[in-house]
Amino acid sequence: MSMSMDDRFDPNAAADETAGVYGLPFSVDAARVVVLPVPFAATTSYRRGAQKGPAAVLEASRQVDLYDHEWGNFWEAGIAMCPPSDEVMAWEREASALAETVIAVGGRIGDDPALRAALDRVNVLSGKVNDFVYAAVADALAAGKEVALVGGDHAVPLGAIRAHAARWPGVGLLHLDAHADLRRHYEGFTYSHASIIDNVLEEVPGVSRVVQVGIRDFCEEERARIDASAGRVVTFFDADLATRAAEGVAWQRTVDEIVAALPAKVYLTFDIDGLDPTLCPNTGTPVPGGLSWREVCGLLRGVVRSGREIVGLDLVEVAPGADSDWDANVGARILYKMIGAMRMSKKVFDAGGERG
Ligand SMILES: [Mn+2]
Repeated sequence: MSMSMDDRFDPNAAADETAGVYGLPFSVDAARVVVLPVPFAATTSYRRGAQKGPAAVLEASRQVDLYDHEWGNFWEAGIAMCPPSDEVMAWEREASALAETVIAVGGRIGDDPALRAALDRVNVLSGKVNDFVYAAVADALAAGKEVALVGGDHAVPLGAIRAHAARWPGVGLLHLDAHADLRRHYEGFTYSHASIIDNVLEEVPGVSRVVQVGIRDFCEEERARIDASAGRVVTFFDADLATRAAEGVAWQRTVDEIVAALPAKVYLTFDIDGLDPTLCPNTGTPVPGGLSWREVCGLLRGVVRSGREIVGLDLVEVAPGADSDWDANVGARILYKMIGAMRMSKKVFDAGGERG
């Protein structure tokens, strides 16, 4: 157990509302795992709310039991959430107001100078978010930490993916999502939530492969992009996963095939809408079908079992309901399992472990 931990901390007790993420007493400096909140969701095209994800996940996290049935007390290495950046929150306010006018016309801005200016400014602000995230993640990695980013929409992890790919060239993305996210500059936004994987393919050569799981909402152009990627994008479509399950193929066998497509180092990017929407009813662009809780846990277990190393991760598109904390509850729990898988995959359980 970390020397920096509060001697009075009782992992079996209820967390108080001033405690840190998961009710833990670690400072960011003392924690091995840094949770980076990025409350930015300017390009959300259908239903807003993901900018509230980090605060909602933080609050819900205090209800999560620390002891994990599969992975024990992995939290002892230290998990702490950074305070949200005032700059990012200011960029979110400015960009989302401007983006709204562009989204209202579906990105068809024509030769309207006000809309052109709005679009240009959103693209500038999105670039600032990318630079901010890249710098924050690169600093944390250089300090020997592991990073779990919480969005925000699916535009925000680009800087995190870039930082991980710079440190581990050849890294693979495990991409859980309802959407392929391969749209080229969706609605004119260079860094749209619907374009994250397209931007990774174009801008991050250090990512050797993207393995997509749960995909069930995509346009023909995106399908063609996958087919033309020469294996850089490998997609396990939700409909095909459903067929296999209906034919009696065990999920564990499917997991082994998914995992086999990944290189040795893995970055996990999880859009919560990859789950069955009963688990994330308020997310920005929900789609029927999707992964069950047990399937996701089995997939994480399969990555760990394979000996692959999860080097970093993000969870995006968690949007709290107006009068329900269900989405945030699920989000906090899946984030905890993802962090557990990352810790477990590194086989380092103690704060004084071999990389410390
Ligand atoms: Mn997505």
